Amino acid sequence: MVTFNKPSHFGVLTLASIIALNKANAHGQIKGVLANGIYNDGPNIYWDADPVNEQTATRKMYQAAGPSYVLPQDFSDNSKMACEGAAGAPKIINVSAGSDLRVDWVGATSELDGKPGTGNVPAGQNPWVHAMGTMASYIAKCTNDDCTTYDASQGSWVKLAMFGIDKSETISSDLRETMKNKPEEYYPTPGTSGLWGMARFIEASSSWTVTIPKGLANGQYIIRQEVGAIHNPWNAQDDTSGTQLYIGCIQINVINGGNTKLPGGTRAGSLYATSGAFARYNVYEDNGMTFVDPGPVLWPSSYAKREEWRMKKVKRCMKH
Ligand SMILES: *[C@@H]1O[C@H](CO)[C@@H](O)[C@H](O)[C@H]1NC(C)=O
Ligand SMILES: [Cu+2]
Repeated sequence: MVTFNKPSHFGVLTLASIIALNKANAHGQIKGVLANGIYNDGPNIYWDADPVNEQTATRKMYQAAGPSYVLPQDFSDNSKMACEGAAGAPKIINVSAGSDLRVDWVGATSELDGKPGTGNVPAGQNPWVHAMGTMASYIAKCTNDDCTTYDASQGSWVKLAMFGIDKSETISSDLRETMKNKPEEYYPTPGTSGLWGMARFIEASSSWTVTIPKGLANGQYIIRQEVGAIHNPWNAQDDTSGTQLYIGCIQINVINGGNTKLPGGTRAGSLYATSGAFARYNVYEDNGMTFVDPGPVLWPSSYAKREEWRMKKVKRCMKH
């Protein structure tokens, strides 16, 4: 999962091998989302004609054989940083203000399939494959109250939650052992505490929850769910190195809301500096010691505190 070279002879590959390559390229995607008791499947990013694509509220990220994540040199790109410029999805799902939106991801490869420490992922469904890095959720209002046609690169993004590293906790010994057999062993090293949001995410069955702020005004918004992987640190000689951002966009209709409007946000291409500490974080040198959550401030701040507290209790129900 460190690098992937697009084949130059795409034309002679069979369909099956193209799918396999694209899967290898994709590293993972949103499987589906749960809100207000209704499950909505994510798109099939490999096959446009799949009927699931007519019913999804999640935009199709990782277009065709394109790159599956955004690297530091593109952190300033408003389009790539907003779901790779993916076009609107056909559906919008209802979420009550103050309630949870659960986002389930699947890995594109099977390295962690059925491995200890990966939660209760159903058999045959791949867990997320990287365990070091951040989990973040942003929200933007869709203009004209229509997310299906909204150009997300124009979004003004407000940060609802970010989970970097929690020094009061550590990775489970099961997941640490599982990660030993991958190219990327888990840091902080044994004996040093520090639980990355991404490790928590894998332990919670590759599922992540964001709470829609109570009192938020009704209407259509996009939730931008970001997975920030740091296993391949930046180095000047390699333009495929650096923090990798996997970004999914989910179109929601907030119902049962109040009068609270979103504050002014940040354009996607201004969230993180292309040569900043996050883009160039080296976990193997720092061992998690000096990591600081990157990006804009959380909103609303009281909500952020509650969110932080809530995230300490890993929860997951495998209803679907
Ligand atoms: C979404 O919520 C609105 C307002 O409560 C309701 O009229 C509509 O039927 C809901 N849509 C779905 C698909 O549940
Ligand atoms: Cu990967």
